[in-house]
Amino acid sequence: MVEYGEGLFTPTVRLGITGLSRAGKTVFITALVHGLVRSGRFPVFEALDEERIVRARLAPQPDDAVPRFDYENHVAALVNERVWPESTRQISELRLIVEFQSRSGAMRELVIDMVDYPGEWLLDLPLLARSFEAWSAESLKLSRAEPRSRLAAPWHAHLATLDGSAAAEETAAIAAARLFTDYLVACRNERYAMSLLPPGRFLMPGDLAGSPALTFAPLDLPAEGDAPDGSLWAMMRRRYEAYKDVAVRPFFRDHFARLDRQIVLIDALAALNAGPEAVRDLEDTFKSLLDCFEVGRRTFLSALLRPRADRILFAATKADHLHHANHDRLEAILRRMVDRAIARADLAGAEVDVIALAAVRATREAEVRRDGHTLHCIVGVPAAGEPAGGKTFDKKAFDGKTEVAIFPGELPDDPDALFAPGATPFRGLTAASAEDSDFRFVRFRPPPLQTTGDGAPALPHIRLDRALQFLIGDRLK
Ligand SMILES: Nc1nc2c(ncn2[C@@H]2O[C@H](COP(=O)(O)OP(=O)(O)OP(=O)(O)O)[C@@H](O)[C@H]2O)c(=O)[nH]1
Ligand SMILES: [Mg+2]
Repeated sequence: MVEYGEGLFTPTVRLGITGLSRAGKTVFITALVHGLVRSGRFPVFEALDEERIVRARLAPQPDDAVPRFDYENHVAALVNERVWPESTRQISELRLIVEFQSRSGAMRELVIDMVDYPGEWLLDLPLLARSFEAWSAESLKLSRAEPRSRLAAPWHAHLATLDGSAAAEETAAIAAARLFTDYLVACRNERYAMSLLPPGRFLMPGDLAGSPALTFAPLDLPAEGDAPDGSLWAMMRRRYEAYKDVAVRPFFRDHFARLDRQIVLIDALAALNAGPEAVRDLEDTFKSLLDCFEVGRRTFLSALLRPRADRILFAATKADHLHHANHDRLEAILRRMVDRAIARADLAGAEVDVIALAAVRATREAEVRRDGHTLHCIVGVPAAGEPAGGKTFDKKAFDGKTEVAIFPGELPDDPDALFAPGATPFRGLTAASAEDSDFRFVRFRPPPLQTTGDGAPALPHIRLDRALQFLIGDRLK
């Protein structure tokens, strides 16, 4: 006789790895799978620490129509070539099966499904609740504030020549979409590091490149009235709605709404690096995103997209760019950034935590004495071609081979110091001042595998195990 529930049903966790572009999603998935498959060093991950994980293996994914996450190539890049994976252009999926022994001694399996996607697409979630008119007004307002307005000048100049009520003209729509896209691309540049840049497929079109659903742009519209038949306004509005139907709704319905657990990766350091406008922009982006997560209340979005996740972890990524003495401060800054979101998620009974981590730790730490002071430095190999600049190095660019010690600056003790109106920019990590500062945000090469104790060589990390324990530890008891 088969006992009901035994062997008939394998528990599955759909793990959402959420984040804006360049936040570190692909690296996180690769490092997590690599660590599990090879029993990496995860002391805080109980099931592994207690030696109850028999093995973890990759398995065919559930959806035949979605490409497979290219795990093997990403690992080869990271470990053999020691380069970071490229920006993700398409959605992909990976299934991992963990065979483990429960605390009661029974053999069990846990299936973990993960989805990787271009981070830009996340920016589209708030569009679902916006009309074309509301989105136009909002985009224009944003684009008129600094530092965006400078970057928006060519698009604004073209916009001023457009009359929404005049007859629709394809060439005008094409030009507007192109100039608007150029503006979004310029805002994303790491010098400005703006985050709030929908529509996401303008930056990363996937298979929709060149289609009419991507050929629209905001218009400067009257507050009242409606679009005349056959007008540019009517055409732009129709395409905006088509974009939501074709690109946005299916993505969130098929992949986002079904998650059990979420890790939200946030590159707070890139924003800190670019200055207070970028920090506020990042905060606004998460406010606008998490407005759509109204798990407690029922909105019209909720039937379609209500994330069911019962655990949400907000993670500041790339913590290896700071000395560990600053990790708690980074965590505090992130907590401050997402506090509104945390309050909402708590309401819905989800368990929430905040963490600073590095899925792959590219640096180690060292104390350097200079002018009678001890500086907490990080040591790593800057990627080839990274500009060296500044006073410290006497060459123009790094060669990708030489190890250097860098003082990464100190984050402020009080996170509010970074958010208050008129707050002084955070100088420690300001890329713009590369010429007169000792530090600029250097991109390090991925590290070599590390061998410690009797384990297999593993990728070093910071708190990846703590993240794993929070996300799936309870399912492996
Ligand atoms: N030092 C360090 N750098 C990291 C880490 N994770 C990501 N990075 C850096 O951040 C870049 C982006 O990481 P990805 O994992 O490709 O980011 P993503 O979220 O998948 O980005 P998209 O695919 O563009 O949405 C990498 O190329 C690395 O330079 C980390 O743990 N440590
Ligand atoms: Mg990616």
